[in-house]
Amino acid sequence: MKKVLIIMGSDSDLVTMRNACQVLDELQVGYEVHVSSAHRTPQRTAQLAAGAAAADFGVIIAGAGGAAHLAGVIAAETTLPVIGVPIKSGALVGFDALLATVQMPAGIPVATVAIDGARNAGILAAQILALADSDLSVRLQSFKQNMVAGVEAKDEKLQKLGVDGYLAQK
Ligand code: RP5
Repeated sequence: MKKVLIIMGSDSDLVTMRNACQVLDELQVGYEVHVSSAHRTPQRTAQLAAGAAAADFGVIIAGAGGAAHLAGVIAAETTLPVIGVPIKSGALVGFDALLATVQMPAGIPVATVAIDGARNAGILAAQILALADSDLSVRLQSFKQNMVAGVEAKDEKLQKLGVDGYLAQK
C-alpha cells in the first residue's frame, strides 16, 4: 500500500499534526513525518515534495501556521494529491493560515481541511489511498460504523439519564 507523507512547517505544529498520525495508525496506513518549512528550508521542502511519488507516497499532508504557503509550495512540485492543514497560531489564530492554504490559484489545488483539522486530513488521505486498496476501504467502512455506534450509544444514554443526569456523568 502507498504511504502518506506528512510535512509540517515547524516542530511547534507537531502536537496538532499528531492527530493525523493517530488516525492513520488506527486505519493501519503507513506514513512518514517530517519538519520542513516553505520559508526557512525552501529547497529541502521542494525536494521532499518532488521526490514523494517515486518514494512510494500516494498522498501528502502539509500542516503550517502563519502565512502558510507550505501546502501550496508542495503542491507545485508534485502531481500527488495534497491536503493542507491550517494550524492555529499567531495574532490571527489560524485565520491567516486558513486563507493562505485554501485560496490557491487555479492549476495548483490544495484540499484544505479546517483549522487544526489534522484528524480529518488523515482520514481523507486514507480515503484517497482506499481507491486502490480494497482492504483499507473495508477498514474505513468499519471506522464509520464505529462512529455510528458511538453516537447511538450517546443518544441512548441521554434518553436514559436526561440532560442533567447525562452532564453529571460526563
Ligand atoms: C510556520 O510558522 C510553522 O508551520 C508554524 O505553524 C509557525 C510558527 O513556527 P515556529 O516559530 O513555532 O517555528 O512556519
